[in-house]
Amino acid sequence: MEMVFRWFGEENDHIPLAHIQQIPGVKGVVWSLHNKVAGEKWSTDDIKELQQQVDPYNLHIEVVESVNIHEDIKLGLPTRDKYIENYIETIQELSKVGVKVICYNFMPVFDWIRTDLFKELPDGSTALFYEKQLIEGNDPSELVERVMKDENFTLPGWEPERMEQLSEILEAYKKVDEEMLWDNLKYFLEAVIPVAEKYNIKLAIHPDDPPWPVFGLPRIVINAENLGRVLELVDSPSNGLTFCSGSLGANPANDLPAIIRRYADKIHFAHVRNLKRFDNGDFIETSHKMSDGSVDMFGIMKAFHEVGYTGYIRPDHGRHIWDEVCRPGYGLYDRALGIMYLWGIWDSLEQTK
Ligand code: DNO
Repeated sequence: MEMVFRWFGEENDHIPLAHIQQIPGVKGVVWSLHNKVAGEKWSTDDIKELQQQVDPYNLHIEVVESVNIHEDIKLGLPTRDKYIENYIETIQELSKVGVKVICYNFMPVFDWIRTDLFKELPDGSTALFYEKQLIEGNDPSELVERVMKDENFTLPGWEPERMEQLSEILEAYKKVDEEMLWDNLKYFLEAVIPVAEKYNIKLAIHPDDPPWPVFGLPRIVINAENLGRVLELVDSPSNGLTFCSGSLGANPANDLPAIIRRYADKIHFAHVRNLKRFDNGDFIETSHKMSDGSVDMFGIMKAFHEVGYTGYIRPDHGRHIWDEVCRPGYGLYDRALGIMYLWGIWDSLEQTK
């Protein structure tokens, strides 16, 4: 496996690349152009600028997370073709700087959702928390209000400027059920996968987080069966998966090691972390250490080891520890600890081969 670390670029990330370079075994940064809105084409100049930032540090930029998909593509609107064309051109641009994997998601409207970004854990650290009751069966207005008022509460897809159009977008989704979302994903993949294949880039869909419908919006990338269905939409080595233990693992019915074994050759990128599930459906993100949460961290790493996984892997969200001031979930310290935990399991497995 190849260890990588998510980094938001010099302007948006407090973590210096010089520090990332010192985390044992990290070979590259997982990046994106965060000033681009979904659907916009990425230009050569912007990409090169990022490349120049990273180049001096002996880290590669082979994994992009994410190139976001315009809502019109997910909604299947006639205007989607122009955004798909931009996506194709972005793939071509990314191939020029050696990008191998593009992680993306197909979640309507919102990316990952949490209800508290700084919930205190018993050890005094804070972490991302999901309160089921606040989301399910509710319309998003309560959360929207919070996003608008509390500048510490920022979720991807919930940018204040987007909130202004929210009711319009939600209205448009009333016509889109799960099957239509599948059709729209197929339409998108049929257009972009042949190009990705030509440029030897793997598209790796990220599971929905949490893996169930929220606010009445359909969510389809949620379990083993549906991951298989994504792969069947277009049969190509470039149509692949991001395995994410934190997303899929929020549903106890998902057997994570079994998913890895089943789709081994189509998993190109892995996000591995722990979380603790509560009986009422709430969950909180804990340290990576297995006994702190509910996820079978050892079983996951063992499955990756058994299938001879050579793809990219990153620790996922961490807690906020040691007074670090950082983007929610994306501090240096706990993610670096997470990496060492993953290496610890991996190296032990190597020894017992
Ligand atoms: C959460 C991340 C997701 C992921 C996107 C991929 O921290 O794993 O936001 O980047 O869903 O498109």
